[in-house]
Amino acid sequence: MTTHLTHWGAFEAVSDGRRLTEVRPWSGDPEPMPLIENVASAQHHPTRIDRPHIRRGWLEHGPGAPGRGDEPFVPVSWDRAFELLSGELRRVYDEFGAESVYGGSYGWASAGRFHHAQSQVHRFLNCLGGYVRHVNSYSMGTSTVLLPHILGDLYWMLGNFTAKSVITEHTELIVAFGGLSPKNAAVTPGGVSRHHTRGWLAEARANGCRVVSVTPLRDDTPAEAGAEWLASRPGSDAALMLALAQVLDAEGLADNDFLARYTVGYDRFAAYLRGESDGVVKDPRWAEAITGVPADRIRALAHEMAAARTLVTVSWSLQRARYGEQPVWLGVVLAAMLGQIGLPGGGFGHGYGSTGSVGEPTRRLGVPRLAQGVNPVETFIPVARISDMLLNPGASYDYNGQRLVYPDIRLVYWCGGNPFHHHQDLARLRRAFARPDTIVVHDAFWTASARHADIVLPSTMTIERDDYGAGENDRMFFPMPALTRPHGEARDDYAIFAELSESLGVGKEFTEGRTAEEWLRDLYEQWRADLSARGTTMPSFDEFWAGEGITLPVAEPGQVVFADFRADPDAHPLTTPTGRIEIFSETIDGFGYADCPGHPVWLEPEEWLGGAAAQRFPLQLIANQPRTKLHSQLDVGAHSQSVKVAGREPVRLHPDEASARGLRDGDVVRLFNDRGSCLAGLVVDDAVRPGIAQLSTGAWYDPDPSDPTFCRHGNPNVLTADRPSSTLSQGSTGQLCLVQLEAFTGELPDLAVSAAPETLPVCD
Ligand code: PGD
Repeated sequence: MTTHLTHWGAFEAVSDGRRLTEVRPWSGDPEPMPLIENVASAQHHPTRIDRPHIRRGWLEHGPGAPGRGDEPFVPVSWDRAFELLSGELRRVYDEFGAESVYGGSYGWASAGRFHHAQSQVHRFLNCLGGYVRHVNSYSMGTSTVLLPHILGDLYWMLGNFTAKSVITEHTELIVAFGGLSPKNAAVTPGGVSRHHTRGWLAEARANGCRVVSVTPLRDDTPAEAGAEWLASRPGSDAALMLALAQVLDAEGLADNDFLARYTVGYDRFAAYLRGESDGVVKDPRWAEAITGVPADRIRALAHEMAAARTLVTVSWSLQRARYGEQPVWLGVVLAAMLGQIGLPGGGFGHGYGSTGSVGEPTRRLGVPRLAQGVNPVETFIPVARISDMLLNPGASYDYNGQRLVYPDIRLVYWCGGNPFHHHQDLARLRRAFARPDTIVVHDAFWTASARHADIVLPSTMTIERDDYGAGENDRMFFPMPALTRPHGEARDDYAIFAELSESLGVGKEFTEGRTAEEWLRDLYEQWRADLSARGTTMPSFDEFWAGEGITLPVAEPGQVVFADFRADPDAHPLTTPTGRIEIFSETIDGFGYADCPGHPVWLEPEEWLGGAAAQRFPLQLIANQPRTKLHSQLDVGAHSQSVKVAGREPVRLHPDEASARGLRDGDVVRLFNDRGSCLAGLVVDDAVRPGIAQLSTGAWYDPDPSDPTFCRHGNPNVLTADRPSSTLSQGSTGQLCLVQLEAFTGELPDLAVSAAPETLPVCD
């Protein structure tokens, strides 16, 4: 048995050299995830890319030829692919410069730190002179921009949020906006060794901790928590939080000493709560009309929060929505009004149910990584502005207090991501992808992004190459020796870039004369030597490679976030402009954005159940993270396929909504709005609130050949809107939009996406 790591857990496997013959969870994992079943079953699936391919029109007519996404591919040899791609890279860099290459290449790629696809592509493009990059993420792009203004750096917090063990011991009440989802906490970039969300919540409950889960989906918090379910309207959390704050303010429950010592701007926010600034008191009755949560329950909850050691935690999904800054900011404000920030088990959390690393003991050490080099190009985009950039070269836009201009992109290089999974309004993205001269994709699979490229290069999966890996803030560092040989002619991204850089005259810069195996050893030994100089001993590379993983030391097993600040805010100020928690931010106010003013507010989104658009599209689509795969990865794998209905992605609907439409479990249905439509397979379930259609992301986009707005498989991003969270953060809003749903009565179309695309005879 050899141990191997994925973003969703470690497993042990036996291989016959070509495929995995046995896979079982890593013995150290108390709550292993069935997602590991996807790996072996996907490895030799017909949708694996077996050799380099070039889109026919591009091959015949050159860069810029129309037909992207509609044409067959021509298989070519690696030599021919390298010749064509290096010629095109040379042309674009020479004629248009590095500012015309988008190498942002967002995406999670796979576990394993040396072969991390983004590190590889960025290093390669930096050797060529740089590229236009992206900033922030689809996961938490809104909070990443907001939080430094009002509380501090999110990435620092993620490694330092109060430990789950401290919550178990001290917390009496967790109010979880967006729930505490074990399926999301099962995943961490780079891997999770020990899953324990259910066990943690069961233990906290046994210790007297109560959970209130504010979410339209009951199973956003596991049964083990014994949570009270407040089934609020999606997108209305800010209103609920304002009403909780209003009760604290009006009924003398706010901790005024804490507010005076540790925060700025409470008065201006309180004037809004009290209706002094706009004539509307944000009381529970006001919030009931918006959220659907009874006013009495809101008032009582505010009292319960003030009487207990309370953790206010907000999931990342809430900020992946229009005006997503507001619930995050209000979570901070509520925790400040309760006066518990910096106390064990109290205060503010963000992402306890969103990723596995939050609340784990803070790890003291990083792991070896390949340097990406220096990118001399300053131009960037907030990651979710990809379509805007490609469609509007030269246009200006605002972001976080800056006025920026979209570059004119000629070549897009994607390695380790699937934009036709992760971006919103896929028909618009298709139009945007039609603009550049050339699109290059490396992937192991014929994802929709590969099918919308011109030059497609097959990469290996992690089980087909030597690597090592550790998840962010995870204590286990695993060797990951290759388990099988590569599928077809697939190559490691490193090997592809090594050869390309050689033919472009920058081979020495990219490889520094090393093979992948030499890099693994040298990076490890350098890391080990650095640690040794600081007094930490690690095994030699050979010992590490022959072993089953090493446990990395943690700095502080029972950390309490912001405890230093609480102890002495002058000696340990926050990194905000004032050093205090900013309930009113002069900086944000100074930007003058109507969609994100100087203190948190309720803003009515364009698409929510209380708005005019709900007359035509009366269901709120929740396009959340899937439970049977990570994003779109290995959608063809056995576990992902096991829940499909007639081959379509499952959509969940409350029994009342199903019967109102004459629908039954197992029916194929059509979801639609003005942007697009998709098929899905109906699952009737009272764990979803009425008024909701819950269709997770991840089904590979399978556009109808005559209508790219129609996905035959069930990708919700044909329905979601390409609108930013706000001008401040320009984050993704993929979580929510309005739709209608009806029975699908036509002949069920075949899925093209479960087979390789049409290919023509080999051309060399
Ligand atoms: P993945 O499916 O993980 O999605 O978007 P992301 O693009 O990260 O894509 C990773 C791709 O990398 C896969 O196609 C995989 O095959 C490929 N890959 C894996 N290993 C390698 C490798 O070694 N080399 C190469 N070349 N390729 C590799 C995720 C994004 O989606 C995220 S993070 C979030 S949080 C968003 N969430 C939502 C949402 O909540 N709602 C909607 N509607 N949309 C979302 N999109 C976002």
